[in-house]
Amino acid sequence: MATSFLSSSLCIHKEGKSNVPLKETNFFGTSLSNHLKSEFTPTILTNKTQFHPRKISTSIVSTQTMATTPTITRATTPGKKTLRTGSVIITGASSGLGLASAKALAETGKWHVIMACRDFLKAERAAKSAGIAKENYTIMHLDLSSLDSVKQFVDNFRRLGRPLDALVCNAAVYQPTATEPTFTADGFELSVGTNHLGHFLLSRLLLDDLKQSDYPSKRLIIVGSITGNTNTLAGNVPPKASLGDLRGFSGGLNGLNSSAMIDGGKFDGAKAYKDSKVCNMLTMQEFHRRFHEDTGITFASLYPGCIATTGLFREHIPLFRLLFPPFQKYVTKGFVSEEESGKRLAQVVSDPSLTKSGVYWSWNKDSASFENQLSQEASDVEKARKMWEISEKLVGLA
Ligand code: LMG
Ligand code: NDP
Ligand code: PMR
Repeated sequence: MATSFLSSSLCIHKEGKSNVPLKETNFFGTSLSNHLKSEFTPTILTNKTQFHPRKISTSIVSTQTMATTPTITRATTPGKKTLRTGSVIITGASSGLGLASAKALAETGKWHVIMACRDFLKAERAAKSAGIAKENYTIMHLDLSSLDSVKQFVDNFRRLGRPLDALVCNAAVYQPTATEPTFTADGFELSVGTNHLGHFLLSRLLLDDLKQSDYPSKRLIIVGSITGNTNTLAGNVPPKASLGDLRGFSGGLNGLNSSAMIDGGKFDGAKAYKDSKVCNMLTMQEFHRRFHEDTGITFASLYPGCIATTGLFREHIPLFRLLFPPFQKYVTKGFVSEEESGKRLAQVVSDPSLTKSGVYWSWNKDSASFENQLSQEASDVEKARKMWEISEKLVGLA
C-alpha cells in the first residue's frame, strides 16, 4: 500500500532575482525585445499566528493515500522574520509541466506540493524518479473527468488540515486524432469536460480555502496556451479555437440533444482542446473580475512555451511525435524543455514580482517573463461572463 507523507520544511524568505514584466508581443507570442532584469528586494513577510489545522479527524486522504497530522513550521533564525511553508495543489502533477513545476517548487524548500492526480501509482513513481523529497509532497487522488471525484478531492483535501495558498489548474487531455467524441462521467465532451469544467468546479470550491489562507500572496493559476489564441501564428494552425455563440456548451456538450462542441459544430478533438484552453483563459479573467478586489487573490494564466516532449501528444500519430520536437526546436524556436517550463510555472506560483492579477504570462527567448496579450475571443468580457454562467449550471453550482 502506498503511503503519502506530510511534513513541512523550514522556510526562510530569501533574496532572489526576478523579472519585470513588459507589454510587448509579436505574432509568435513572444516578446520582441530583450528583457530587463531587476533586482528584487523582498518584502519581509511575517505570520504571527501559528497555523491551526481546521480538522484532522481521519487519516484517510483517498482510498490510496494516508495522511498524518501536518506540522506547519516556521524558521526561527534569530533576527529574521519568517514565512511558513506554502501549500500548493497542482493538478496533473504526474507528468510533463505539472511534475516539473512540482519539482521546481518542492526544491525551493518553501513549498509543500499536493499532487492531485488520477493515477496514484504513476504519480508516486514520477515523484520518486524526479527526485522530489518525500517530505515535500503529498499525492491525492483527483479525476477531473468526474465531478464527484472533484468534490471528493475537495473534502479529502480539507481533512488534511493544510492551508491552501496556491492552486494550479494544470492537468489536460488532448485528443488530436479522435473522430468521435468521448465523454466524462457526467456526460460532457472529454476535453472541455476535463480541462475546463473539472477545473472550474475545483477552483470554485477551493476559492473559499484560498480566501482563508493567511499566506501573503495567494494565487490561482490556470494553464492556458498559445494555440487557443488566434492572435498568434500557432493559434492560426487549423482547426482554430472558436466558441461561437456557445450553443453546444449551453446544451451540455453531450452529443445527444446538443453538439459535443462548444460552438455547436461537428466534433474535432484538436479544436475541442483549443476551445478548452480558451475557456481556461476566460475563466481566469472572470475570476479576476469577480473576486480579485475583495479577496486579494492573484488570478493568472500562462503559456509556458512549447513543451513538445510531454505526454500531451501521446495520442498523436507517431510521425507527429517524432517530428514535432525538432520542428519546434529548429523551425519555430518555440521549444522549451520540461524542466524550464516547470521553472516558469513555479515562478508564476511563487515569484514575489509576479503578483499582478488578471495577467496571461509568457516568456521571451531569454526566458524572461512578460504580460502577453490574449486574442480577442480569449479576452471577450461578455463571452467570459456567459461561459461562466453556463459552466456554473453544468457543474451544479447554479
Ligand atoms: C493534424 O495533423 C491532424 O491531421 C488533425 O486532425 C489535427 O489533429 C491536427 O492540430 C492537430 O493535427 C497535423 C500534422 C500531422 O501535420 C502538420 O500540420 C505538420 C506538423 C508539424 C510538425 C512537423 C513538421 C515537420 C517539419 C520537419 C521538421 C524537422 C525539423 C528539423 C529541422 C532542422 C532544421 C535545421 O502530420 C504529421 O505529423 C506528419 C508531418 C509530416 C511532415 C512531413 C514533412 C514535411 C516537410 C515540410 C516541412 C516544412 C516545415 C517548415 C519548414 C521550414 C523551413 C525552415
Ligand atoms: P502531460 O500529458 O504530460 O500532463 C497532463 C497531466 O494531466 C497528466 O498528469 C495527466 O495524468 C493529467 N490528467 C489528464 N486527465 C486527467 C484527469 N481526468 N484527472 C486528473 N488528471 C488528469 O501534458 P503537459 O504537461 O504538456 O500539459 C500540462 C498543461 O500544459 C496542460 O494544461 C496543457 O494544456 C498545457 N500546455 C502544454 C503545452 C505543451 O507544449 N506541452 C503548451 C501549452 C500548454 P496522467 O499522467 O495520469 O495521464
Ligand atoms: Mg504548432 C510559430 C510558432 C509555433 C508555436 C510556438 C507553436 C506551438 N506552433 C507553431 C507553429 C506551427 N505549428 C506551424 C507553422 C504548424 C504547421 C506545420 C504547426 C502545427 C502544429 C500541430 C499539428 N502545432 C501543433 C500541432 C499540434 O497538434 C499541437 C496542438 O495544437 O496541440 C493543441 C501544436 C502546438 N504548436 C505549438 C504548441 C504549444 C502546440 C501544442 C500544445 C498546446 O497548445 O497545448
